[in-house]
Amino acid sequence: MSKTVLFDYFRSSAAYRVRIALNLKGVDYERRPVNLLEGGQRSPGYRALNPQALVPALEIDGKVLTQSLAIIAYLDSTRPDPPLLPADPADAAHVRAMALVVACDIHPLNNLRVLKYLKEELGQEQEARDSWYRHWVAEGLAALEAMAAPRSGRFLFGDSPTLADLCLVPQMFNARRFDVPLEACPTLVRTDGEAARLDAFAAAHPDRAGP
Ligand SMILES: N[C@@H](CCC(=O)N[C@@H](CS)C(=O)NCC(=O)O)C(=O)O
Repeated sequence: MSKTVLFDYFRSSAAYRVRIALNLKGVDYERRPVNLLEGGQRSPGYRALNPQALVPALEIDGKVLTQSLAIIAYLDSTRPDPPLLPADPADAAHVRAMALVVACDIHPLNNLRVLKYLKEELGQEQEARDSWYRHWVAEGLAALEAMAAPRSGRFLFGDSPTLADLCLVPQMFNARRFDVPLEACPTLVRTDGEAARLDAFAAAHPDRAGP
């Protein structure tokens, strides 16, 4: 069987989602760091794997996959245990909606290339960039809190981790890095804490994964 290789950056939240998924699914993988601060994602070699010049990319089963949510969906289809979505279609839609709040509506606004563009092309100072970052994260997390609170269990939905938790945990890590206040999000803080106690999440943490 071919080796599974994750093209990764320790602080990338999209790659962090995939590290958690690989750990939960018990997939043995090798990490190949791509240094985003040094522009490794834009090298011709990496672009050949992912023309978007973003991490993660995953070599698995003789294929190269990109986009964290597509990678996680592939892992969930090919390695269904433990499932990352509830069986009921309406519940699955709710879990996907929570994941997409993070992956489509919060994260892309705060990506490295966006912050770099604000700095280098639009001349925005650090304070304005931090304020931009905190604004979009706080607004998105407040919406996620309202969605999650009525139906959460130990995790964002129910008592086992789902795709939504895989997206939440890296976003919370980033929110804390940038001092986003989290008092208004007790459900997110609580479920993030629960996830941190699981080995699959703990081993994927940037401090453990390392640069
Ligand atoms: N939607 C993509 C987002 C990937 C993404 O934005 N990756 C970031 C790190 S979290 C990246 O590679 N940034 C490099 C850059 O902005 O130049 C996914 O979920 O895989």
